[in-house]
Amino acid sequence: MSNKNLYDFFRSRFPSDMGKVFLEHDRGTISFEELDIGSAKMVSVLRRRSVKKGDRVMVQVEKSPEAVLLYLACLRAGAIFVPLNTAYTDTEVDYFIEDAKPKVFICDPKVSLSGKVPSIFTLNDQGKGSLIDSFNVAQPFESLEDVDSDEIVAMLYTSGTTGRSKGAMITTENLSSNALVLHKYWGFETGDVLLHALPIYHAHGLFVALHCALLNGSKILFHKNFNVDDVIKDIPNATVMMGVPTFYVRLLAHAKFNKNLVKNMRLFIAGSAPLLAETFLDFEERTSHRVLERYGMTEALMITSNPYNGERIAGSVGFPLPGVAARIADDKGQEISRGDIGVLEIKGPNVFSGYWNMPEKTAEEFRDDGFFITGDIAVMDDNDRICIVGRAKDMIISGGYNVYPKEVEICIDEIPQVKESAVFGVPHMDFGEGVTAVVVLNKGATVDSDILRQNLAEKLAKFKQPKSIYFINELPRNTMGKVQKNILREKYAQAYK
Ligand code: MCA
Ligand code: AMP
Repeated sequence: MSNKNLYDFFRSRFPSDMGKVFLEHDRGTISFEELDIGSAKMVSVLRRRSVKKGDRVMVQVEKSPEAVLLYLACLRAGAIFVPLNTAYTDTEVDYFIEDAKPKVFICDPKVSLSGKVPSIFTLNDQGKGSLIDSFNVAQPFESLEDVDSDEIVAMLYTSGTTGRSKGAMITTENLSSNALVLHKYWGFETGDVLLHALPIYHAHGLFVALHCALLNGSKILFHKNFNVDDVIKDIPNATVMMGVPTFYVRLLAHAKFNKNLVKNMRLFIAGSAPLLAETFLDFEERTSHRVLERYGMTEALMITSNPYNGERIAGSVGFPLPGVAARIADDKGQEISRGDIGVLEIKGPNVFSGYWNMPEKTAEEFRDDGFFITGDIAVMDDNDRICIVGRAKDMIISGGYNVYPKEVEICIDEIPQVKESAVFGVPHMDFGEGVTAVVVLNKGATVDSDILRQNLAEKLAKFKQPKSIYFINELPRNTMGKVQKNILREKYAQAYK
């Protein structure tokens, strides 16, 4: 990318007719011209609150076109965009504020904060709030900040096995290189229309989906969330859709989802969690489309993909994307033989520059030769095709959201009546994996699971809260004293069947 600003790079690809619609949303449309002017006005709003290059702009808002303008404004201004899942509780948000020290925090008017940020704006999904009040009287600020390719433009929090969330620092080059590769690899073409029903506070909906459309000068059918009936209505107007496996499971469960409905569709893409072979095959049978599964993570954006023209295989995440080096390694980072199972390690322009304020943690996740340890267990064949077969990290993926058991266990164990707990994932028909907890109470203690749930609701985002809680007398442990989660996963395998 030769441009000194990522927004400028996207703008250079906008259609010559800037009046063309970019976002079609529930309250109207936004053209490329309106996007350009609107994001420049949003820069003025941020500048009035003294936001400068490198400042963090933390955003916890529902999906809205205004939130897109805000993201692009941060790119224009060289500010670091820090989106937060709207499901995060105040307790969780307090930690992010403390860690990232944002210059401004933008949230829904109904969010109550314990007041650690210097400046607050509000924005709701109706495009109302103090941010928009300022926006409405702002003049566009046209000039773009110079941002080098290795400078950070976004920071996305990912949870960790220790229970503490880490801010993944994403650079201009990470985003531009990945967007260019995906745009080409997935064969984006003139006239493509993207159906966008993903949240825009994670890499999938924010970077992968938005950037492909921006680079292609494509229209986006911008859905607030994944409502299966709304998506079914809009599918005939789209050519490309990106989603987590739960989207495809829910589409298949809908009576109106059939071959005729998807006759204009060119491509269905899935990722963020494993797409079950069963879903892949049912989808093909119902629609004649083979869902294109790809694999990525916040720290490295998109890493592998099934081919657009070649064979898309159920249970495989395809090949390393152009420019990405991948190896399957042992626990010392030594490459092992093809066909053997090990940890996937990767290197490339897509790989992030580290965790915010955590140099030691960053160093732990990289090998001396610069390869990043993904923590995913995989196997690669002689043709470089990769299958993800497990996770070295203790992590659950529920509906495309990662849940780290440690974080949930810490919250459960804080409850006075609780002696200890173990949290694990078991198959869930809708969410892929269901967060499940077993709890051991202190001798003689009693506690209702509703009380336990209430307590967790104050501390943990809804998607992290266990869907089932079981009380048991003791945790299964091996001779080293380690909790045997495999035994628990087996025992409760039928919990959601
Ligand atoms: C909502 N709930 C969930 C989830 N979402 N529980 C567990 N897991 C979830 N993912 C809660 C709701 O609060 C609700 O609770 C109950 O579960 C059912 O809600 P429902 O209406 O079914 O949920 P929904 O609003 O339809 O959401 C499900 C969803 C959504 C559409 C699958 O979670 C979603 O959009 N997921 C996408 C996640 C994503 O974008 N991941 C990308 C991360 P109650 O009924 O009790 O109130 S980026 C990434 O992973 C990398 C980079 C990559 O490779 O892409
Ligand atoms: P996140 O931290 O939210 O970015 O999630 C990244 C993790 O999601 C990866 O490390 C994988 O464990 C998982 N993941 C993403 N895409 C896939 C996929 N197609 N198949 C299996 N796991 C996936």
